[in-house]
Amino acid sequence: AYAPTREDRFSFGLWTVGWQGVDVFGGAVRPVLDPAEAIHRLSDLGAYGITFHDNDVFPFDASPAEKEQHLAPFRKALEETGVVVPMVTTNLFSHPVFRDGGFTNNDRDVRRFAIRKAAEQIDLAAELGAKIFVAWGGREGAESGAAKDIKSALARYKEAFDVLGAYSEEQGYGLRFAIEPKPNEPRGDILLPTVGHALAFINELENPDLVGLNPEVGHEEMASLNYAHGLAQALWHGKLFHIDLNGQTGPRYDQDLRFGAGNARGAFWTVDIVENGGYDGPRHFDYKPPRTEDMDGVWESARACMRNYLILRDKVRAFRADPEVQQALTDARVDQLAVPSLAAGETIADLRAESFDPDAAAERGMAFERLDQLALEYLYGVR
Ligand code: GLT
Ligand code: MN
Ligand code: MN
Ligand code: MN
Repeated sequence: AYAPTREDRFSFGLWTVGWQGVDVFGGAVRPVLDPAEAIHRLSDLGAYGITFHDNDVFPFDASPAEKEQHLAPFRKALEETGVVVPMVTTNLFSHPVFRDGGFTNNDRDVRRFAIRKAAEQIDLAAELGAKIFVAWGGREGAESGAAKDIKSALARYKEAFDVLGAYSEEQGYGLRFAIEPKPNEPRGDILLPTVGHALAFINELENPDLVGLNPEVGHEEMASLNYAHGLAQALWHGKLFHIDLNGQTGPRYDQDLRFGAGNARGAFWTVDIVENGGYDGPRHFDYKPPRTEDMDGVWESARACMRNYLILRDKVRAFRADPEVQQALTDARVDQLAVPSLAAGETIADLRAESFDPDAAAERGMAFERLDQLALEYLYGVR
């Protein structure tokens, strides 16, 4: 039980299982992971997809020929395993040239280089059949005040998406872009810090239809926000293009725990909205196997991401199918919320003409505790 299949559409970033454990306080604890081996191992574990940054596969300064040398075994592993590349992204944060970001760097020459670097990776994304191009702008931000003119930075951010979107369309790639919000780390304050900020930003773009969101569990929870609610709002706007699943324990540094660890209750509602809210993209894991682990621990944690998702999917299905839960939903009047407050043709005059007794209505309890307890009992494994 809980063994993933390709139909579950689980995908992993190459940088997740490939993370060597380098952090601000210490160096690598694990060897370099060969991308082709990562593909084979993840395929054997039941994943269907792999995602990557340009420089997860070839070095920053690779010549076109060197780039091909690194891509050849990667492509071969894809062919051998049938693993697909549903999403691709670009690294605009590691090289020192990006110390002040890429698309919003104060230096114009760096911005021009960043757009060019992204365009090259867009070409590769299309070539590999990816449908989504993720944009995590971790270095787009500031630590201080006057150094960053936020309005100009947003104008330049928009310009980058406009130019890259137009390029992708001209080439006929059919790619869609997914912005990944994060409130801070590595920058003190990152631009587009939450789902809500990114949704508002997208409305200002030349072609808003091309751009949506890639929300990450930990990033929303770092801002003390409810991830499942963020997904629901993105879905409501038609903007949930991709997801980064992982675990986080409250507002602290970005933990990137395996999915299902950290906020387990949040994970339950995350699976509920992903399964039942109309999202049909990959179930993508973006986590970091803790630095305590050797390579066996890495594969154990990758397996656990998928296993935890499937365990929670079972629990969510059982919860939704339970007649007692259905009664509790009715008692909580969840169905009423789907009914428009005014019927067709009604106006404020109709409301004025109505007699309503607020004191009587105020006596009604909402019966939410019973409903939530049923959910918790599924989560705790006693139902
Ligand atoms: C980086 C970041 C992730 C992003 C990746 C995509 S890179 O590891 O921490 O949240 O999704 O650029
Ligand atoms: Mn194999
Ligand atoms: Mn993260
Ligand atoms: Mn992420």
